[in-house]
Amino acid sequence: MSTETCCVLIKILITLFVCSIVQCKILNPVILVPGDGGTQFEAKLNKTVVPHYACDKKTDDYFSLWLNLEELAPLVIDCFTDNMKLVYNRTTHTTSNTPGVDIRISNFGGTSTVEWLDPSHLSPTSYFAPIVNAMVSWGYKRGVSVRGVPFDFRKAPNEFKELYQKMKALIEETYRINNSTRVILLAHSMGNPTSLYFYNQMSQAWKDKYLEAHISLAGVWMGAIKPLRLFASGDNLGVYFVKPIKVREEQRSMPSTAWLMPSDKAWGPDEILVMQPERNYTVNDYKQFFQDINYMDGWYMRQDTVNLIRDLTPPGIKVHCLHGINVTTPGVLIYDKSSWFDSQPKIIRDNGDGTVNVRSLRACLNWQKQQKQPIYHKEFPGVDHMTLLKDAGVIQYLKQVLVGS
Ligand SMILES: *[C@@H]1O[C@H](CO)[C@@H](O)[C@H](O)[C@H]1NC(C)=O
Ligand SMILES: *[C@@H]1O[C@H](CO)[C@@H](O)[C@H](O)[C@H]1NC(C)=O
Ligand SMILES: *[C@@H]1O[C@H](CO)[C@@H](O)[C@H](O)[C@H]1NC(C)=O
Ligand SMILES: *[C@@H]1O[C@H](CO)[C@@H](O)[C@H](O)[C@H]1NC(C)=O
Ligand SMILES: *[C@@H]1O[C@H](CO)[C@@H](O)[C@H](O)[C@H]1NC(C)=O
Ligand SMILES: CC(=O)N[C@H]1CO[C@H](CO)[C@@H](O)[C@@H]1O
Repeated sequence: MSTETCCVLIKILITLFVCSIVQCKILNPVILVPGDGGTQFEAKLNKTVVPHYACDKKTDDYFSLWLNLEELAPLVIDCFTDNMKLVYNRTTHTTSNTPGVDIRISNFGGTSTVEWLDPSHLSPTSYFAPIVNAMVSWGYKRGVSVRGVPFDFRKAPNEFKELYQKMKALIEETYRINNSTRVILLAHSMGNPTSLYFYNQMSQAWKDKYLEAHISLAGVWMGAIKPLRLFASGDNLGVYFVKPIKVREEQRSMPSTAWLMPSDKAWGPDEILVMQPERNYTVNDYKQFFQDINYMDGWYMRQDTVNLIRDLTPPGIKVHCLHGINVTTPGVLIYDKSSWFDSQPKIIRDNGDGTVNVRSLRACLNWQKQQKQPIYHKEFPGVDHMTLLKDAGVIQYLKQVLVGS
């Protein structure tokens, strides 16, 4: 027997002995993967053109761009939109910031930029904070055994090559600094399909070695109706003083919006998604839709992203799939004005979590027959897309999975 095998055996024996006396469970380290809008951005400006006089052209240092409620006030919101939007290049199929805008995303591996959306910690902007606070009370340490993957949520996996390299390295490092303990990824919303694409690229041997499980909160596995509204008329995402049309240019410019449109694997060719006086649109009419709203970049971005996880290839690891249900969610968007995409739609209700339609949230169940690793599923009635992140029932579930009580 080699000395290494011997050491491992001794370690196991000691662990068995100790654990038979005191209740002990190895805590798997956790890495948080946020969703669309779930990462803080800072910007520094050196621009030659700005939308109007109230906008800064130049700043000496980085300032908080997302999320900073002050940036959304009337007038300055035009500056915000111009700083936040992406510019699509039809030749390279890639996006870049508005010229003269430098965007910085800090603390990769830490949790500060994913716990709160607004660095001033205004209470409505907590993100992973309630979950991380609970985990710390169970023995987790920020930056060591609970870590974060802040990322540029405006983009989609076709532009995440570097992000995925960093994620792989972070997982391996986290495994190592926790004495070779397998890692659990805990993702919200768009963080879930973003993780799925990553799992689909990794070998089974790598996943078996480094990953214990994936916990999905409100996974948008097959798209949602809501992104269609972002493209057509903009959406203030619940910030009442924001005019949707003012943020539309920014929302349209994000490849992630195109990626998260309803999938033709979940919506049939006869289902109307958007109605306007002249035309109805189904999943097969996206090109026409982009022509009619006068935003063809959206069509190219859709082409770039439609196949990334369209087949929903199983992740090949254990999954806990949690989401809200029985919350009114946009099912069909009805525009009744002739200037339709400049107005706000009425909606026909669907079931879901307020943001994502139930058929997309439940798509994780497809894997129950497609992989040998278990898929656990739990629905939280009446809990919406964002409230899920601080719901007592969800935190109780996490405690059960992570520390076993
Ligand atoms: C700002 O941009 C101009 C070009 O538009 C460039 O000449 C200048 O060096 C830049 N300044 C800084 C501080 O980057
Ligand atoms: C798009 O990218 C190509 C190749 O890098 C470049 O030549 C072209 O100028 C870019 N187009 C725009 C509009 O920036
Ligand atoms: C990790 O394991 C080593 C030896 O196996 C031990 O000395 C060390 O205390 C462990 N670290 C922690 C944080 O438990
Ligand atoms: C859109 O669909 C609705 C419901 O089926 C139908 O009543 C309406 O006439 C259609 N509108 C157009 C422009 O085809
Ligand atoms: C959702 O609401 C429907 C109809 O009210 C009800 O039958 C169903 O049990 C509810 N689902 C959950 C998970 O509570
Ligand atoms: C959450 C946590 O601390 N997990 C593990 C990190 O590494 C140590 C050292 O082996 C484990 O004992 C912890 O359970």
